[in-house]
Amino acid sequence: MEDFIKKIYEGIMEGQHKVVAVQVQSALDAGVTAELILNDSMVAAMAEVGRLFEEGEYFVPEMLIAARAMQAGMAVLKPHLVEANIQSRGKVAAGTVKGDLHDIGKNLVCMMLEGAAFEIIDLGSDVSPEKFVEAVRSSGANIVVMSALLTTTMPNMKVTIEALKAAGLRDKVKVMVGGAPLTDQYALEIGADGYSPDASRAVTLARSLIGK
Ligand code: B1M
Repeated sequence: MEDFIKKIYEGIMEGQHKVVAVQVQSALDAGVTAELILNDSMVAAMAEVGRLFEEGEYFVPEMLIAARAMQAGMAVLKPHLVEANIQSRGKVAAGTVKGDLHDIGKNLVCMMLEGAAFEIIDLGSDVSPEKFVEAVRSSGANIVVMSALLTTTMPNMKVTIEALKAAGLRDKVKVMVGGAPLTDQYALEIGADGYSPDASRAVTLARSLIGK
């Protein structure tokens, strides 16, 4: 088992997306759980990529190819994180806020929510407040999920909440926020309904917010 975890970890660090996809499949075939693969090798590797970037050993191109390798592994993992044939628990409009291109954490949150039978409208990254508003209006979503990885884009969460208010939609949705620079306190300050530090706790939060 440790061998698979190590190979996936190294594959992400070196940006080898094909190796990562193959190793994730092999690990699953060998009975390693999807959660272990995700947390012990994939998420751990991305944290190390971030550390190396901070220390000036990795640059944006290395971060990009590591991210591509992570996405390749996530594509193989996804069906294993998603339960089948469960009645929808609620409709979620999710996106990374305006100005922010980091979508791996948001994708993970979407996957886990989908796995817990929420219907997902994935708006992608760099999502403007207007686009969130339009998605809620047209889809009837009852939950909005916003992700931000940059301290400079976090304020766009508040701008989006204000836009929902101005459109008369704030009372119709629960707003959940997350992303590495966020805190419970920040979520409270901007008027969100809840904050979750990771993807699995986003599921618990979504369930509690809509009372299911
Ligand atoms: Co950038 N980047 N990046 N980056 N990047 C960070 C975030 C950074 C911390 C790196 C560092 O300096 N150590 C730093 C931000 C500093 C800051 O603001 N405090 C940074 C920077 C500076 C930048 C650029 C400005 C670099 C530049 O151009 N000079 C630039 C900005 C571009 C932009 O967005 N406008 C940039 C670009 C990029 C890439 C495009 C190269 C790439 C992103 C590719 C992609 O996402 N498709 C990238 C990457 C890969 C990273 C790091 C290395 C990894 C992020 C990641 O995917 N982590 C990151 C360093 C780090 O985080 N340690 C870094 C794995 C992912 C699973 O974790 O996203 O935290 P995370 O999600 C977690 C939780 O946060 C939570 O659940 C997830 C897992 O359980 N969560 C939620 C996330 N969203 C949630 C929403 C919820 C709930 C939970 O809703 C309810």
